[in-house]
Amino acid sequence: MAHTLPALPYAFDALEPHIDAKTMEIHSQKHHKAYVDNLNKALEAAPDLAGQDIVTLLRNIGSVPAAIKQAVINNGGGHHNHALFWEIMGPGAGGEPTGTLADAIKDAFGDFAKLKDTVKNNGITQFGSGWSWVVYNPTSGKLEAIKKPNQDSPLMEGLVPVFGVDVWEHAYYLKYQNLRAAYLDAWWNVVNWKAVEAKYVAAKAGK
Ligand code: MN3
Repeated sequence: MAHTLPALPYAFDALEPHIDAKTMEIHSQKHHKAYVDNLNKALEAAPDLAGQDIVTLLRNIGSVPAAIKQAVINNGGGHHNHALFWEIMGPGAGGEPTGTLADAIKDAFGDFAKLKDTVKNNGITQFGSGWSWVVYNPTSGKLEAIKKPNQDSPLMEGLVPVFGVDVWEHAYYLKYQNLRAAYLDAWWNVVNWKAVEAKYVAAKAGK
């Protein structure tokens, strides 16, 4: 069973003006597709892993044969990171988190403004390509903000990504050029907090 590129749940121009249509098209149809294709190609060498869903595969990265391990880290991580990224954004989004998610943010960060500062700072200070993440730590039962290089998935270290922002240049360069901080400021306008809350609730439930 090959991994497949998920359909974008909204139009390429749905996140305008914060994320431009051309970036969304290239990012989802070229970059994400390449991760999916290259993951499937790598897994041809390990037929016994072919039936594993992407989350199981990344959580058990230590069981992946050495010859294809880095390819799975890069492309499997790239696949899962982007699938999540599309899901936690949307048109007519933004604002502030509510409900159980707002409570968890208050518990872990103090308030929403501090969470935003931390996520932005992690995004700015990630040298080169990577992601600024908010993850659920099953050990502490709390949310944490981390940054990761390249496409390294938090799943590989037992953390559950709840939401994250892609700071690879391909995510923002057409519209923002070198201004990563401006992209990070604008990005909050497209965060679908209901979708993020669903991720948090599922993570807390061990799913
Ligand atoms: Mn990307």
